[in-house]
Amino acid sequence: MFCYQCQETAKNTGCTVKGVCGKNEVVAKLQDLLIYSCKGIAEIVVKGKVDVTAISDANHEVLNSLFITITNANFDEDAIEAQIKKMMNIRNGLKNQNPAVDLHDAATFTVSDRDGMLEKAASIGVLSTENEDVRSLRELVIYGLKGMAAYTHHALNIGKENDDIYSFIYEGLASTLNDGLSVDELVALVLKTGEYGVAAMALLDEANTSKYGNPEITQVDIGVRNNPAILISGHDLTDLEQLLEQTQGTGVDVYTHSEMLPAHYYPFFKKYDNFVGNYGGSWWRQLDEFGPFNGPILFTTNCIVPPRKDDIRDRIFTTGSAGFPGCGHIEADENGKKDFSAIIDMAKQLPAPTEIETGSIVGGFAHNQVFALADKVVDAVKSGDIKKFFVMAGCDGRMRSREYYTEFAEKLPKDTVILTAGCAKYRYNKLPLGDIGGIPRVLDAGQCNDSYSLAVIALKLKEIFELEDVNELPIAYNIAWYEQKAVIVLLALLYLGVKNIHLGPTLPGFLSPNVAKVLVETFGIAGIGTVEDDIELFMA
Ligand code: FSO
Ligand code: SF4
Repeated sequence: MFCYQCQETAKNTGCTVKGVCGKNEVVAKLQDLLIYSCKGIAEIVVKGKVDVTAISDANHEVLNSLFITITNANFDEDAIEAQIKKMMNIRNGLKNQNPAVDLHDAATFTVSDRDGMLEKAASIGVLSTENEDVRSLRELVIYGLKGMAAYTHHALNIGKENDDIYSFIYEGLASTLNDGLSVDELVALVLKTGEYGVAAMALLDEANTSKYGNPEITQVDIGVRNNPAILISGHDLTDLEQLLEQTQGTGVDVYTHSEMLPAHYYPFFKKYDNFVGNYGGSWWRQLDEFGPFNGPILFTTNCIVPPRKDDIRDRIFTTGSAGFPGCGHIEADENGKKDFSAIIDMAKQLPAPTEIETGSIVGGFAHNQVFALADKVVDAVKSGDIKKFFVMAGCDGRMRSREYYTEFAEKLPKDTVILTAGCAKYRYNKLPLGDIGGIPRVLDAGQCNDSYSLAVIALKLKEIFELEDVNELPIAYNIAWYEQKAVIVLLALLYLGVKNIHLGPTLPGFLSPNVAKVLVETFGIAGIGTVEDDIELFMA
């Protein structure tokens, strides 16, 4: 196997024996083949000039397939094998209806069983692109597409789609098969991926806010009550809605975990009085925190940490693109309805959660809420009460080096405000950082996709302050990344013209030295240093 798609990749060069994430060789190879089958479908769509509005099944399953391969989303060999077969059927159907000459092997290969799949996977993985710069750029596009697919999939679950995004996903996937593209053309494709990343995040923002209302300032309890409960993790709000509906009147409470925390900020979910609060910290702490939670846990997406102990494993369920062998998986029916009764029944048999902390977290500072506070914010900037904003969006992760972000938040001058989104916030969202004239010093916009809100806020401030360039604003970007959704967020920011983004705790292992050089020279991308040096640099 070879995988270097996430920040925790072995030695920052690639996982070759087993994933640091826990992904085994078989899963890694099957995921490679699943991506390859998506590329084959894309080739047929692009070369055959297929109308994407007429192939919704293919569109949706390409999203699902890309999502399945995101770090920590799906570890289930059987589920991935079944998805490969599904994609080959879709591919063959498309090919029969749209015969195109000169198709790539990805569009024509056949395999019939697991052994055949693994044999095929050995020759089509990441390393099959020999030139390291071409490989780096192709993978940068693929990882961006994975993140884009995840966000587009959540929007789809709410009933919102954008055919231009599907067309671009096919274009991007097919381009990674094209040996004729120059490095410059691939760099342009990377930026175009960022452009559609903005479109995907805007689509999801519109889907979420049209259905669930605009996030608003909310205090979220982090303690517990004395009822049996279900913990819901991941990013999918439609799953949360269905779970809340089905738990009404059952005596079972619902708590959010990790990236589901921002659900509390939406007005829609406030009507459920069994929607109690948030339990625990960010994703990588789950093996310690799921024990004392005592009840069942539902993963709607990543990030799953392979559960070691059988008692936890028995309580874990997955749905959507997520999966783990041996854990219950809840499928949607043809109308998208999911039956969570097995989880609710299990919860009723188990004790209430054990309290691991008390207090609350404040969030809900997505674009609409911040616009409502705009006068206050602008005044604070003009008066000098706020000297600088720090966008610290992105992800959290296991590495010790991420303690940098806690220390950075603690040591920032008191006249600065952190704008955050994604699970990166857990490094500092429980610190007593105070407020500036009533404006909290950590403004949480929401999930990683709500980084879109931070960009919208920046563009609005640019307009208010009548600036030419978004980089003239007193905003610095010190972003933590982990998986491929952070890649699309980064590419989206680059597309929007944001320069001098600092990215840590390490620069992506999938950037070849030459590609890294392009990012440094064109966009001023940099890594992180020591907290003191970085704060001095940013405040200068
Ligand atoms: Fe985090 Fe995991 Fe949201 Fe990611 S929980 S790391 S970028 O899945 O998607 O922020
Ligand atoms: Fe390694 Fe990350 Fe790939 Fe897992 S997702 S195999 S940790 S690079």
